[in-house]
Amino acid sequence: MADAPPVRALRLVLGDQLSHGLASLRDLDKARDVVLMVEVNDETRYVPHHRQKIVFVLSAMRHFAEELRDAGITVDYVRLDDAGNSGSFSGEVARAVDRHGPERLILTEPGEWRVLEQMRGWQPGLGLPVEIRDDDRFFASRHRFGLWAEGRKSFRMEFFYREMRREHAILMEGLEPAGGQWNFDHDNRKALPKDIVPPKRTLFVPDAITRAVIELVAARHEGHFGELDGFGWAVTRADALAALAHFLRDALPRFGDFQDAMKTGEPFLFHSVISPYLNVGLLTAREVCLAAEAEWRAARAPLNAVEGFIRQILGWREYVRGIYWSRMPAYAATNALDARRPLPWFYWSGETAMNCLAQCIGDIRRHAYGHHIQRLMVTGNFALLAGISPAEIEAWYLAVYIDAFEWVELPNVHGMVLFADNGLLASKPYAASGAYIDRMSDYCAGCSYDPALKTGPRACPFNYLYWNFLIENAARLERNPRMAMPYRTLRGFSEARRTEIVTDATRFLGSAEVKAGPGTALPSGPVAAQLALDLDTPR
Ligand code: FAD
Ligand code: DLZ
Ligand code: SF4
Repeated sequence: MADAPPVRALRLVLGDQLSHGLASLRDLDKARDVVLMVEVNDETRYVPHHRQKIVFVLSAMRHFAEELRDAGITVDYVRLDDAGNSGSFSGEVARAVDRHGPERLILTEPGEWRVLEQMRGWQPGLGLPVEIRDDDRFFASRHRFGLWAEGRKSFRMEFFYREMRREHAILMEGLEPAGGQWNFDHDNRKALPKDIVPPKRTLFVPDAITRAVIELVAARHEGHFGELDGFGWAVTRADALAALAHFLRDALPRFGDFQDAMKTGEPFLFHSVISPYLNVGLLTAREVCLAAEAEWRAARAPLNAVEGFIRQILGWREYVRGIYWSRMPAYAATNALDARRPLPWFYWSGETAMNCLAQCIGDIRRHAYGHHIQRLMVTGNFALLAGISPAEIEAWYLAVYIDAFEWVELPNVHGMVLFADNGLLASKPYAASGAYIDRMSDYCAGCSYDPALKTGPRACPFNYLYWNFLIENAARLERNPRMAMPYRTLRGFSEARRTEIVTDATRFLGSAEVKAGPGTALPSGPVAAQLALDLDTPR
């Protein structure tokens, strides 16, 4: 038998690069190239990921490898428990280079800064040419965002979004936006009436591959956050397309109206629940936006819903990626509000008398999911008002959601939630009192605190924490024109009222409920060890 020809190119595909059209899979020579995919401890453990997130990524990787093999492509796939697995991307690439002796290594730029840093060391380390290709699965390349951002003092998403609409001819009528407006948010943001029942989410029954990964993760990641029971995520492109079709048919028409609503036991409401599929590459942003636009053109969904949905993807998703890549690594290090409080243990355990937080955290434990307003106005709002350290709360956001990858998590948390970037991303902090949560949810009815009370032990903590936040940050925020109104109200408060606010906030923030110390907080076991490890590591 003739010897196999020497390997021409080794092509690495990462766990969030599961797209058949990926840049590093183009021009692949089936006869001579090898695709490398590796499950590594570094990636499954850099934060204590929700266990459904690990199952999702590894199972989707294994299914993708099968699809490549079915297409006649040679795949070298390293499993987490394979003997000799070094546990890191660098170690596994080096071992694969030894196995195959390729002429060159072809990569697609990764989603995260820390991985790009590793890749940059491979060419000198391995002594072979390494080609890093642009990830063109986004509407705007890093270069394109840079052109837009150049020379700007303020990076408002809305202006970037309009350029993207024009450039990609999405929801346009000639040179004008469809319906004569760029943004229909004034028609959105309604609370959910009692008689409107959200559609049931499509669940995908785990196949043999997924079941094997569930067993692996249950055995190896026992101490990680989150439940494994009821895993029902799509792990193939075919199933992700089915989830998208379900959203377009059953939820999109009401997406806009109830985008900001929250309801006990209903985390998904009219949301698409496709972010994990977009983020690992099972769906592309372009096909999702075009499919939503087609629903409006066919008069199956109203414009306020379709525009609102497309804005999240063509606008926010592209924009936060641009901010991330144009500002890292310095972006992660700022702490404009000097927030230093350790993360309260209830973020992991859900054990808090604040029902809104307990419900949102319970949803995350069960589903690895929370929608935008739960993330921003409940878990995020509390972190902002309580002055939680950016690194600690960011590690939490990166761990608990199935869709969490740093390029999208970090700007949302660091910029939008915490204002830690001093307003680069958001023009003002999204701080709110209990009244907002009461208006947009049914959580307060089941809470032992009262959103109508402003002070005292039964008052909703968000109420006095909100004013306490304004008092503590007056020197930093008072001159922000968008904060003029609340500061005007604060100036009208008597000295006694201000003292009461500060006293209530100090008592609450010092209470056992909020502390992250021994006795109330840190558990023993792998999560604690992991947290200590990760949070002490400079990011
Ligand atoms: P839908 O509400 O149906 O929205 C449609 C799509 O728009 C989403 O799938 C997502 O791809 C995109 N999108 C919506 N809002 C944003 C946004 N602010 N930034 C980027 N894309 C957006 N999204 C992630 O994908 N990963 C994260 O780690 C993440 N962390 C977040 C942290 C905080 C504090 C906040 C406020 C938001 C975060 N988001 C993140 C954005 C958003 O909350 C999720 O994308 C959304 O909740 C996912 O659910 P969905 O697919 O049902 O979204
Ligand atoms: C999130 C994740 C996990 C949990 N495990 C792996 C893995 O074992 N192998 C892999 O290639 N990718 C994994 N990922 C996704 C990576 O963390 C992601 O590709 C990088 O963060 C770059 O964005
Ligand atoms: Fe949350 Fe306050 Fe409402 Fe309780 S009363 S659910 S703490 S907003």
